[in-house]
Amino acid sequence: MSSAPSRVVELAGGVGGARLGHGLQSILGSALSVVVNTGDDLERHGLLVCPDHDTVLYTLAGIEGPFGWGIAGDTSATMAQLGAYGEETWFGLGDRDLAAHVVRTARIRAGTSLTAANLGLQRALGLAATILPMTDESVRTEVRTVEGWLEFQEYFVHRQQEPAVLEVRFRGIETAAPTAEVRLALDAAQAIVIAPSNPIVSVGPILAVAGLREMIERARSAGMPVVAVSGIVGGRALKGPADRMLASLGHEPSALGVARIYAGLATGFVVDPVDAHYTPEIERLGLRTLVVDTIMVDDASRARVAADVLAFAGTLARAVG
Ligand code: FO1
Repeated sequence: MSSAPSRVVELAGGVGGARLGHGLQSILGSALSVVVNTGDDLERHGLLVCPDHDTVLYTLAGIEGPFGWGIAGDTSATMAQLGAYGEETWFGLGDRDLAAHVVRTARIRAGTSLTAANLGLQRALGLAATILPMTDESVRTEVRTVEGWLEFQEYFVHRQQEPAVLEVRFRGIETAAPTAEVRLALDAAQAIVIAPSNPIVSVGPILAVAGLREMIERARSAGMPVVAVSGIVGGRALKGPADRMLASLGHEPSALGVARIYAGLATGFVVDPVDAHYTPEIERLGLRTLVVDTIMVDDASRARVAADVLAFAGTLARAVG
């Protein structure tokens, strides 16, 4: 294989996955497919909202909001009026963001698949890369807390991730299958990148879709590099509750803890210099380790991390090939 893979599939959740995807797209263009988690999806005001897809969509379109989700500069007049009519407004949907949910819901109601409806939004926003929901069937992440089971966004947004997560389940996963588009993308891939997303509730649901993990393991045993990037840096999640969730579920909240989750699936693992001291233990898990700055604060650092990850994947493929 040449120095770096030319067709890549990224497994991604929210903000971390979107930022790395933006960097990967700047290098790979249409040769990048991003398989996104749909477990965070929810219905709000009669509309289907797909937070992880839309976070990647807006980020790859270069229009994401200041917190990583929604659209930059969006307004909230519709939410204000919905509140005036007595509707719940704790899940803030911008006016321009709402247009995506209206279009997607209408097209699905007209018989279009979730994948096709989302591809239409991507084409309209001029994306070079392709974003693929992990399945077209309904999968909804729920977390068990001392107050019982909560739907994901109820926990993540309404309860502000405050309750400790004691268990996680993916409602509907039993009957969910990977889409044909996901299978094709994985078949064509020369490398798989597991984004610095929450390994439990962002990457976890993707790997739980029947047959998906096996497809990756088969490609891996045929020599395809699978590079995971740690989303825990210095014991902290860069964004979201991953560090607390790992701890409350019994994992070590560290880059090593994440490496243990991906050992046996990934062939390479990327950690930030602050976690370089874990390298010997990570290598003992059978993961080749790359130590690079993984903080993505702007377009340049997103592209740099992506380039480092792709070059690393190239060395892993050569090592096997
Ligand atoms: N996160 C929040 O913390 N508060 C919100 O009001 C909120 C609204 C929202 C609307 C659309 C969207 O695509 C994402 C939104 N998010 C919000 C983020 C979302 O909860 C997370 O991005 C993911 O679900 C976690 O990966």
